[in-house]
Amino acid sequence: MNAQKVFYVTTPIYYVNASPHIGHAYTTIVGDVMSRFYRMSGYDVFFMTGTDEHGDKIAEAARKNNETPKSFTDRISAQFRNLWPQLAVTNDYFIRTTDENHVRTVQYILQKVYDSGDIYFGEYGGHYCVGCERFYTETELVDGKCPDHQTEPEFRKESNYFFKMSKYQQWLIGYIHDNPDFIRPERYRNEVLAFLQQPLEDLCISRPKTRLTWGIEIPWNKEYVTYVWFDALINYVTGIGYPDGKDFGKYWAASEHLIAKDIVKPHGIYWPTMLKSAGIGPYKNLNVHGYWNVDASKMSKSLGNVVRPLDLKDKYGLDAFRYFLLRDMVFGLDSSFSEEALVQRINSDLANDLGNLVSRVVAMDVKYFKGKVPAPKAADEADRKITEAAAKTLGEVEQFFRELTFHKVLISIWEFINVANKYIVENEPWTLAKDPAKSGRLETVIYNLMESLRLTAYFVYPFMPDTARKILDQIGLADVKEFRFDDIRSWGGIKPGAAVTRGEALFPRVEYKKEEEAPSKKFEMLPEIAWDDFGKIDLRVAKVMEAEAVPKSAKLMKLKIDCGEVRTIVAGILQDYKPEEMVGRSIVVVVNLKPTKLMGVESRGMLLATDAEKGGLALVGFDKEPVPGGKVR
Ligand code: ME8
Repeated sequence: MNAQKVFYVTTPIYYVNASPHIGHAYTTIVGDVMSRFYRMSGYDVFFMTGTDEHGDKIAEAARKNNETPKSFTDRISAQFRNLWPQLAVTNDYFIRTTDENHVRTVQYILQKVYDSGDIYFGEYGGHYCVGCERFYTETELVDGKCPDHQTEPEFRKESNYFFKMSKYQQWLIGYIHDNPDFIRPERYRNEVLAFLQQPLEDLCISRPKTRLTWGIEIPWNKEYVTYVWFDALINYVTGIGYPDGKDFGKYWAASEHLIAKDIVKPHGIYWPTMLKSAGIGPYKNLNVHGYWNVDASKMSKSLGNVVRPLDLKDKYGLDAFRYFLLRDMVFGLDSSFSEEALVQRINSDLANDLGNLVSRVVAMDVKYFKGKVPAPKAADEADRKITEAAAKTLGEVEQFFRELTFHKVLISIWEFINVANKYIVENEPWTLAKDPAKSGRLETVIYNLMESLRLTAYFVYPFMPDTARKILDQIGLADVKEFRFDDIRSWGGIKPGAAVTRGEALFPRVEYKKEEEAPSKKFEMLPEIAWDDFGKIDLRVAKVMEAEAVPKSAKLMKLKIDCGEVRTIVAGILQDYKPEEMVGRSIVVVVNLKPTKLMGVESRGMLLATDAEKGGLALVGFDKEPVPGGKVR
């Protein structure tokens, strides 16, 4: 095998304090899609995922469940491990930080870094957030609270071991400048560089056992365990056998880490400096994606909007779910999940475009050629459209995969599918079939369409492996063992005479049913708040200047308002109000809510509404004309 054709991809190792959700599924399915693509391209691929099992957070979750950390982590880790095959994820290895070989590697690296003089003992006091497993500086806190968890961190003071991260700051800045792709997309590279403009503090890498025993022991001082991030990041080299395993030498230089934006700092700063200190070369790329939000809110247990991948698989089918995840998120940006959008994709892209193409072509072959692939005659000008489109898509698929723009890969594949659908319309096989001269055009047209189905199966394989197989089964290629790009580089791989059989519809259309709203509950009050707390909510009169529906959304309306200043808000009122009814209306808006993005549109505020007596929404309004920007008290 060519020495350069090696690909190593990792996902974060997930904390076992929660069950897997759509966010975990996304990263891991991206890893799978990439692995399948690189295998198709002839690479030797190693794909790893796993679970992160040490630390305060896990020990606390186990305690809450009345379980020992060991039995708790065994149980939840198994949920992750068992989930992946059900999502057609083909990881080569599943690592747990409680694995013996991992413990050994962490201790080996700790000792190595200690021996080189990069770890020292010192005292530290700071604001510690258990949720994040890290100390926060004053400036990082928002109103004294952890910005992620909205909880006040504990103040902790203790003697600990520190890693001299600061020593590598200049090296890291230089390395990122010299290797522009090291952290990508660019926005996250910039985020890391911006962070590195401040002096880097050394990293506290231990916890006294008096406080935490659930961790890997510091090899030279049994009174301490190591900090969970120092332990966790090392998984990426343990999994391929560092220091002595031969796979380490083979794969490390080709390592691609996949993560979401939440853990850029440990991966973009701690990890490269740890590697540098341990004398290990840097990973190849850090690939950072955005967050899945749900119906435009952050997913959280307390909001009760956590989306479970198996529920969606059961309801809509695995390939549709995988397709949707990769099609609807632009890698690097946030995306909003809604079942409605998923259903829309199924009906239009999958049932209409792809499913129809396959069923029409197969049906025509069965009808006109009794289920055998016909032998083509000479190609004419009309045929060039489809062969050229295939070559273009193949080139784009390969390019966009390398650029991590998976949505563009799919757009390009769908362009090809649409060219094939158009080719049917333009060549009218049903008319050719009636041609008494039987010029041979029908054979050529059907042959080209069958070949297009073969290519389509290969194109969609990384995303929808089961669908790819189902297509090949219908066109007499059930015995293809492996999907390889080399088998679709030239037109004409499908052989005349192959047996074509009709299968079930690949993607039956689905209907989106809105969940019934719960009947109104009895009066239940939220906990009392102080007057001061109420004063923190800035409510203003706003006059609607312009209003329009947010594209592709059934619910959202974009409003340009004057609330003392002109700004844009997005509100879920489209089913109850028409945009033109809104213009000129005075409404009440919370103007100091943190801005959020809804279907790609930034909303800087939220309007107030309630349930209308006859169903739907009623806007909060005024009985006299108020002044825009006026405070609502
Ligand atoms: O951070 N949208 O584990 P974790 C997209 N153990 N992806 C999401 C997501 C969302 N809403 N929520 C989570 C940890 N993810 C550490 C990692 S690695 C050495 C240690 C995905 O269970 C995404 O990949 O909190 C994110 O980076 C990861 O889950 C965080 O998983």
